[in-house]
Amino acid sequence: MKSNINVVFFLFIWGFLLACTKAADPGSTVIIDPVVDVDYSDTSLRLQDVAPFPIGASVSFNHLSNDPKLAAILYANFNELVFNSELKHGALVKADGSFDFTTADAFVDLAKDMDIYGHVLAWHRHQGTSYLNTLVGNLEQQELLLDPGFEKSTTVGSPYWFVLNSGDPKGTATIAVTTQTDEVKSGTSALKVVNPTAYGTADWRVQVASNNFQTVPGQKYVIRYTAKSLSGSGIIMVSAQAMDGSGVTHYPGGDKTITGEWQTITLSFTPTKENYRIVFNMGKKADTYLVDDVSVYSEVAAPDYAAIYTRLDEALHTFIGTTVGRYKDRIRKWEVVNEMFTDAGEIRSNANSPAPIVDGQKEYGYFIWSEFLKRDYGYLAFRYAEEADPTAELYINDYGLEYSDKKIDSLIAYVNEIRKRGAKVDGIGTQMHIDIHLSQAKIDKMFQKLASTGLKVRVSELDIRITNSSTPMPPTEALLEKQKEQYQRVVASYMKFVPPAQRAGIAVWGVLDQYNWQYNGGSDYPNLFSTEYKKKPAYGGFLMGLSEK
Ligand SMILES: [Ca+2]
Repeated sequence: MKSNINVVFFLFIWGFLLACTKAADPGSTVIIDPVVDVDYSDTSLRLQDVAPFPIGASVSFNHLSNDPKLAAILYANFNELVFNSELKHGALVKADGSFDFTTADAFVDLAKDMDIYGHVLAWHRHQGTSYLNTLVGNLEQQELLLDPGFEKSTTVGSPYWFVLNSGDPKGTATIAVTTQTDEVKSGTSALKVVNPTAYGTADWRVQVASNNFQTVPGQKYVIRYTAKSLSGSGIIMVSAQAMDGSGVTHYPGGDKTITGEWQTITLSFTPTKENYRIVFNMGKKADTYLVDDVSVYSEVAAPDYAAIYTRLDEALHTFIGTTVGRYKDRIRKWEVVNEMFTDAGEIRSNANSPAPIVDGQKEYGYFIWSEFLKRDYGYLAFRYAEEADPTAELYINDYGLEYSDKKIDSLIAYVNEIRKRGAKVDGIGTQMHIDIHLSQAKIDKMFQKLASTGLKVRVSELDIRITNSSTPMPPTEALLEKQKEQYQRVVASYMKFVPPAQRAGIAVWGVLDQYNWQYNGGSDYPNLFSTEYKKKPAYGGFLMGLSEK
């Protein structure tokens, strides 16, 4: 516990003893509950002075170093600092696997005399995927064409496909995207080339090229396309051209006769250069061609999952060992594993937790360790954390434990399982990103279940939204009052159901509304302090919750 608490405690005992001097038997032992005489409705009280457990808050390094008013509120009211992202794998591990602790070290200095809760060692977001993906390698074939099925544009053009030559004179041949159902193999469109002239060996007079793509010299690449011709005996020749100016061209398969029915043609080539495009020559005969489902990919050998496991196990060991070891004297509590389970209570995998798609790409930094380490994932993480610092307190953490019985039950069962295997788990964290509508019953039930483990229980990321819809609501007095009541309910429930020895503390996720991840320019106001740097009614609710016996 922090010195400020001791000061309050000391002053209180001092006052009590003075008051009792005349009446009490000087030889008797007086047992005093330090929180008995605090007026919890006095919102000038500082949370860290009156709570019988650590009061944490998460902030980002940038906000703390650039906003002195935020810093003043943080240092005054909280005695535990939770870094927002600066200790995450993705923040510390560079593409080559080396570490960069510059920001984390500076953040540790900014923590001054606050305790630091180490958030987070093993997670599936904000991971150093540039490095981790090199340990996994390609698990599946990667499509190298931007628009393999002619579905993304109504014309043949950049950046997908390029008309290099359209007959002689130019425009004699019509090269277009067709959406006529009987001219399409899959999807809603295909390439249609109408060439009225036979150019013989100058078949390049009618020519369409793909986008450029990167290749690995020496590796085998497959080219596949589906085509048919109106005559039933057309000819297409596909080549692969190096785009580095060397003039290197591969002619896999040479001329192919294209029948009147859809047929799939598969070719392959082994590049000697690093950048290519494929080119369709369709000028040999006068004909009409339809082409769809084109694909270029490098052949991938079946993944060696045992080797991947070994490499990732080493990477996890190195990351946890290095990070925990570095801050051994400063960080005494670690969130070792976060969000290992789905809401259905399953251990995460790529199948049950596919990466969210952001701007057409997999979310950056999304990496599910348990896809490869399976059930050993959490066990290994805890073993490595204990090995690096045997006396640090180690936590497992998750969200939605108030909503999903399957999740909380799986989590508790897993903690029991890995403790039996010899892992040291000191406590369970529950995030509690909740809203004002969450029922008292759900809150109570969660704390009862967590407390029944006998382990420490931590509220790790508390914030309370004033709306449970995506429609922004202004923070009216009525909503702020409901938010205050909900903060009070959560803290009171924690006091009521978690025995004192198991109370690891409550941390709020963010201090000021405007820096909260759910604020989004005014969509919600989940924190204890307003955008005006003032204590909200919620702050009073938190204090009142502490009066629960
Ligand atoms: Ca298509």
